[in-house]
Amino acid sequence: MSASKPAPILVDLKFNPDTVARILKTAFLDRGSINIADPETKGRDLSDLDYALLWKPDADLFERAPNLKVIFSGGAGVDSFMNLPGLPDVPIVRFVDHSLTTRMSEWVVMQCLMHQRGQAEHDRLQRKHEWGKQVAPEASELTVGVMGLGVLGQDAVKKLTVMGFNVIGWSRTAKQIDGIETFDAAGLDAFLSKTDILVGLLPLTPETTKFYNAALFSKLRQGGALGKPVFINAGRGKSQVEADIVSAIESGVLGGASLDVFEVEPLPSESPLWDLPGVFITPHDAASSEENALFRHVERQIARFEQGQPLQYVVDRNRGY
Ligand code: NDP
Ligand code: OXD
Repeated sequence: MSASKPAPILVDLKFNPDTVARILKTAFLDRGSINIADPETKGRDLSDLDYALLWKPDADLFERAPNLKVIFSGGAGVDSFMNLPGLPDVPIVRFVDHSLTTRMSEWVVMQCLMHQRGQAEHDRLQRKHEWGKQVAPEASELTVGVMGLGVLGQDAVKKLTVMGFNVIGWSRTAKQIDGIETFDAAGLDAFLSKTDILVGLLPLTPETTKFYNAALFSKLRQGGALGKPVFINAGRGKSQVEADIVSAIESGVLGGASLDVFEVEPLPSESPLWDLPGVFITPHDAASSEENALFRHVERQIARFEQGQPLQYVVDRNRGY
């Protein structure tokens, strides 16, 4: 007697729909998939499905699929569905991937170097066809403070250190990382007072919502080798107060910023951030998930689950990340 085919995997990924549809054709071949973006799935009963792969899913997704056994996030963060009604009490698996981590560190190192080397001023002069030499401080004259020492923060710390920056790190619980000074939650003010370039790689949770605000910016070191501190964020936009970033730059509390994430995405065209001197904007693509790698990761985790091995990269529901 042949075993029955396992239930297809439910996919609701608000990525590029054509790319998702194309790459799904060669993924999950043993069980198939139900892509919520496919009009043919409209009205289908989803109560027989065991696994869902999600990024910004429909608000009624968990009500339509109430019997899931494991939820996979389409990214490293899980905030896009943690507050949806009916979220079942089952394991939630984040996407942890070497390529994603590497691309995030490239973005972080690039942004730190752009501020260190005065790239905004070079761009301004180039547009005016002006030849204006600058002498930048050396990386070792600057302290980069990385907030969040998880998968992404720890890799960024390593690569910033290779570039010669003096690096310090902050996380909820204490960490020991060779060659860098670390601070736990209680050491926040001491950490900020040493930081010239603040790098945000925190997940969005109730504790980190509106966390990067005027009070926090005012505690960063003034008068370091860049003169004024700089704020860089690739964690989540709802962790930052954009009105406070704008006023901190206008009043000289901050010398500049690099932002990949925003309170509202896409960043509205009327946001003052677009035109503020010293601000670099990227459209939440510091480390986008690559679909082939994502689908392989989900296949590996399902195989582990079905063989009775522990799932990897499981979210702690109490911490929210
Ligand atoms: P991890 O879960 O591996 O690490 C999270 C880190 O943040 C941990 O060090 C954790 O501390 C710390 N942290 C969480 N809450 C707090 C808090 N309240 N106070 C202090 N520290 C805290 O996550 P990743 O490194 O994999 O990813 C981080 C985030 O980056 C994602 O959640 C996502 O939002 C964002 N991201 C953005 C991308 C982009 O393209 N812009 C791409 C991928 C991810 P502790 O170690 O003590 O638990
Ligand atoms: C993620 C992201 O969380 O791309 O992976 O933001």
